[in-house]
Amino acid sequence: MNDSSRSIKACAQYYGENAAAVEAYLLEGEKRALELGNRGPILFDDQGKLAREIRNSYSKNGFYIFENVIGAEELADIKKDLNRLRANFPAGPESKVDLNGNPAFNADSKSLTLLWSKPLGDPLGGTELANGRHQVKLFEPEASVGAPPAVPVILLGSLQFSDACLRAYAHPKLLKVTESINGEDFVPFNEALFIKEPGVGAAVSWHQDGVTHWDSRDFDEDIHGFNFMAQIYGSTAVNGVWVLPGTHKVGKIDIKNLVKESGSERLKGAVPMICNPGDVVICNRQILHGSFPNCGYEKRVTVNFGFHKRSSVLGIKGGGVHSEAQVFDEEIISRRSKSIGYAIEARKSKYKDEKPFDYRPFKSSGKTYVWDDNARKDLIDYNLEDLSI
Ligand SMILES: O=C(O)CCC(=O)C(=O)O
Repeated sequence: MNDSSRSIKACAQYYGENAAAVEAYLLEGEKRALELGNRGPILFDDQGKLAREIRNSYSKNGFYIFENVIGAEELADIKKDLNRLRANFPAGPESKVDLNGNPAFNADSKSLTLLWSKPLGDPLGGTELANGRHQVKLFEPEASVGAPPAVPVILLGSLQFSDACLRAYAHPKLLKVTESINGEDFVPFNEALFIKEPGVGAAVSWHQDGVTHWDSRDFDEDIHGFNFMAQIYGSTAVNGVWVLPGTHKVGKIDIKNLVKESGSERLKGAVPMICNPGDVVICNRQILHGSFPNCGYEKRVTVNFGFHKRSSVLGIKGGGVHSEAQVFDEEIISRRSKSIGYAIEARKSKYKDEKPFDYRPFKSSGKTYVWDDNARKDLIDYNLEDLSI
C-alpha cells in the first residue's frame, strides 16, 4: 500500500485552522476504508459469474476494489501513453497547441475533450454544470506561487487518444464482471481520465452520477450503471475518490443538508478508495462520491470506463451531460458499441496468449471489427455519442 502519512500531514496544512480536523478525517477514513473488507482479486464461480461474496459486497457498499488487475507490463504501456499525451496537452484552456508549438492532441476534436480548473480548485462544485449535480463547492486551498494558472482535470473520449487505454478497456476479466452485473447485452457509457497532479490537482465535489432514472418505476441500485476506475499510480486518502458506502441504494441525496449535518464538507462515514497501482475499482454511479484537491505529494491518474444495462439506455432520452441529449435507439447504441469491438481487436493483437472476451451482441448482429488505421479514424469524436444517462 502507498504510505500516504507524509502527504496527509502536508495536505492538512493547506486547511489553516481546520488542519487538525482534516488530518484526523484523512487518517480515520483511511483506517475505516481498510477495515471494510471490500477488496481482493477478481473471482468467478463455476458458471463464470462474479463470485457471490464479491457481488454481495459490491451491492452492500456500492464499490469494490479488484486488486492487481493490470499487470506491470500493461501499466508501463499505459504510463507511456499518458506521458506522451500529457506532453501534447494544449498549453492552456484556450490553446490549440502544446508547449512546443505542436498541434495539441485534441486540436481538431468536435467533442469536449478536456476540462480545466485553477490549481486546487473545485470547477464543478456549486455550479449548474453537469446537471447541477455537484451541489456544494469544496474548500479551494491556495496553491503555491509557482503553480500554473490552469491545470487539466478530466480528459474525455480517452479511447481515441490512447491505444493502451483502449486495450485496457477490453480486459477480459473486467468485461466478464460487466456481463455478470449488467447482463450479456451490456452497453458502453463513457470513458475518461481523471488527472490529479500533486500540489495542483483539482477537486471533484461530492455528487451522484446519473440523471435519467431517479424517479423511474424500475429504479434499482444498478439502473445508472457503474464505472471501472483503474489506478495507474495508486490512490490514497489525499488524492483518491471518497465515497459514502451504501448511498447507491437510497435515491437522490440532498448533499447540502448532509454537509450541514456533518458540520463541514468532510462527510461523516465517508471512506477513500485506497489502491495500489494496477487495482481497478468498480464504483456504482449512484453512490455519493467526490475527491478533494490533491494537496499531497503523489499523483493520481484514473483510467475511467463505464457500462450500462441495455434496458437502462434503449429508448431513453440521454441526460445531456456527456453528449447532446437524444433518444438512444438501436442504431446509436450499435454505433457507440464499436468502442468494444475495436478494443477487443486491439487487445488481441497485443496480448496474443490471452483468451479474448466474447461480446454476445456482436454474435447476434454478425458485426465484426478490425483494428487498423481506418478503425482509428472511425474512433475520432466517438464520444459525441456517449450513452449518457
Ligand atoms: O476521479 C475523481 O476524482 C472523480 C471521479 C468521478 O466523479 C466519477 O467517475 O464520476
